[in-house]
Amino acid sequence: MVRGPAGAWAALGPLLWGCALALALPGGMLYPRESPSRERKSLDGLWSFRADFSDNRRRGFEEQWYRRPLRESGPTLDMPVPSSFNDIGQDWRLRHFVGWVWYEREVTLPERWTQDLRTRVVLRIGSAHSYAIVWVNGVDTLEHEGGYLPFEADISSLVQVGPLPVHLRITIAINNTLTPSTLPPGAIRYMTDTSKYPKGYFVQNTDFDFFNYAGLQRAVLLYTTPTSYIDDITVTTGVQQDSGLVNYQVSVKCGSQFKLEVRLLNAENKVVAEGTGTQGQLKVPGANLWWPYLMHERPAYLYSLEVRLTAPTSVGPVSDVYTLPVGIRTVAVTESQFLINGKPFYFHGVNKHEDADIRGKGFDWPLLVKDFNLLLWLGANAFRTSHYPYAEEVLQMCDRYGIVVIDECPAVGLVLPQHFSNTSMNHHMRVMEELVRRDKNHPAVVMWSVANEPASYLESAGYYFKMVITHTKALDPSRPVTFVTNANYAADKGAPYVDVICVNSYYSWYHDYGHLELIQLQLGTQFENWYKTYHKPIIQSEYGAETIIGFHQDPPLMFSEEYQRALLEQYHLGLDQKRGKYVVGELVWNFADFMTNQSPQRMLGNKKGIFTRQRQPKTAAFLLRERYWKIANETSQQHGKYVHLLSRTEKAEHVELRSYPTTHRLYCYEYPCTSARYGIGQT
Ligand code: BDP
Repeated sequence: MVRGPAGAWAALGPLLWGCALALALPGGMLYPRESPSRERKSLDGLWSFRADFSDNRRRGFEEQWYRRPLRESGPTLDMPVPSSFNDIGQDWRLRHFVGWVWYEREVTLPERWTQDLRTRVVLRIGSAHSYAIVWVNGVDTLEHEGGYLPFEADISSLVQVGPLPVHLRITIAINNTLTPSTLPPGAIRYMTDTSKYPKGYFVQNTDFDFFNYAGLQRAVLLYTTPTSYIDDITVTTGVQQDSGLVNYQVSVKCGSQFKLEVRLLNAENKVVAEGTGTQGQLKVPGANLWWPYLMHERPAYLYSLEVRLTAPTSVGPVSDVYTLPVGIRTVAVTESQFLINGKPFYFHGVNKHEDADIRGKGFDWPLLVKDFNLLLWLGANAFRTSHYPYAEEVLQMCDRYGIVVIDECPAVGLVLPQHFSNTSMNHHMRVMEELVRRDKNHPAVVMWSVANEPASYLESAGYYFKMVITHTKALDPSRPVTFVTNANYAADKGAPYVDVICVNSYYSWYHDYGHLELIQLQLGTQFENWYKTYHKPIIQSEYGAETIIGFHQDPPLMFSEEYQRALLEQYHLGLDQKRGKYVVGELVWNFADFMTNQSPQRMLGNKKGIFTRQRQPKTAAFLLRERYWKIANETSQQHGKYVHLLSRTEKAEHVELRSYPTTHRLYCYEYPCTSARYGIGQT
């Protein structure tokens, strides 16, 4: 159970979360990891591709393109996977394409996979935005709705067909059309004025502020398990005095006879606790807790939970091994605090997007590592996955680096009454089930966000959010749940159900343009109104200003770097008045510039990044860096020992660091010297 050291917590009256997870989905969605019993074959690389430009977008189905190699039904393009398809080519029609696109890849399987009947072969698609149908050798195998979560199918019966080498042809048709009941929602609008538009002309309208990139944007792979296998693992953790508690629940797919052994290994690979059976509790005396970045001298400590299943089968005994990284930590919320491991946690971070030049929303390791280096440099300890679940590898990095995550589902742009229908609600709940199933074991994930800026003032939104939030809490009682609001505090019908108020505001940007002097007053009023109404901790979940790098204007004018800096400074003054009272976080909008639909309000996308889309810092990035390291220094468990890297020499034999309030000169052992390496107590 997630129960903290009773004393101090009980006095604060925290809401604490238990450990039982009740998932409505039939199977698990463990990240495909290699192990002695499991192999992986990546299908990333070049796929054949065709967009169906036919008027009704259905030629592919009418001509059954999945029945034979795609090249035989017409010309194909080379399409990299993972990537969005939109920005890869030179054809503007593809960039804006709405409808079905077709991907195909041929694979030869290792002989053992096709001959050994104790092997189960699974095709797993990291995400396909937004609706996907999958055929294997022309056989309809799998369908999935929803663009940002994985799905998979056991294809053993299709590949274990005889003695010959097996070539697989995998065809995936993906449709990026959004409807009022998809997440995010959207609508196709047919333009019927024939004096202005050709016959059948349509556009896709959406109410969210990022480009609707689509395609196979995450890893596609094949992996194996034995036929008797570990299907899912659910871990929740707690702390009892100085012991860590790891509650585990394992679901297996096998006959009734099996043995299940569980071992917890520390970072040095030493076994620290053992158990047997499908559920239990492991006790780790003197446990190293999982702490957020900059909150502790050893942040992000991960154990490994090794689960071993042994089962007799008709073709002899099989065993399956799966190793899950585990961070021991607790999360709780009081009326005015967000607690991690019983200590007040202040979110000082960013909102992100999965977005970059050329690849769009395609997963990319260099980009991911660069982004993490920037987060560490910035002294950011948290981000929100605005406005959809990110790739699993992103969350793994957060676990490893101690970056705390507010994990958001793709419910963005719910602004019309029809977006709160029963059909939408059922789909929304299903998406939450898939999201919790995928991300429940990440220590970095400390809160679920079920939506961004919905029209939560609508009457129907009250019932809708009550249901979605109650469902999410039933799925995962171990974490708080929120949604991000920009509604008026007195009108918001969903806020009664959240654990933390996450509020977005754009003072001096979308309101009272240019009047920076009003920010502190308006922000103060915002906080006070929300707090006096709900007595819940508050996160300023968005604030920011559009800024074109290289535009300078002093005194500051909108769109200049000086204006972004000044706006942020005014927000910070307002935040500082409530920080430590009931405001528990600030997440700037946005980490980096990102692509949006074209409109007169957007110049090559949204430019509220503190970094450009190419990840170069604007002036505001330096301001935030000063601030985040300062806050870390004030709020960490290592109070006064954090240092802030001010400059470094070319050869980096020594670096200039400031530990608040004094400046020190330090030496580093390694190049490059990063703030991260120097973050802790080396003054
Ligand atoms: C907020 C939205 C975000 C937008 C941002 C903006 O949550 O998606 O990109 O405004 O306008 O309201 O920059």
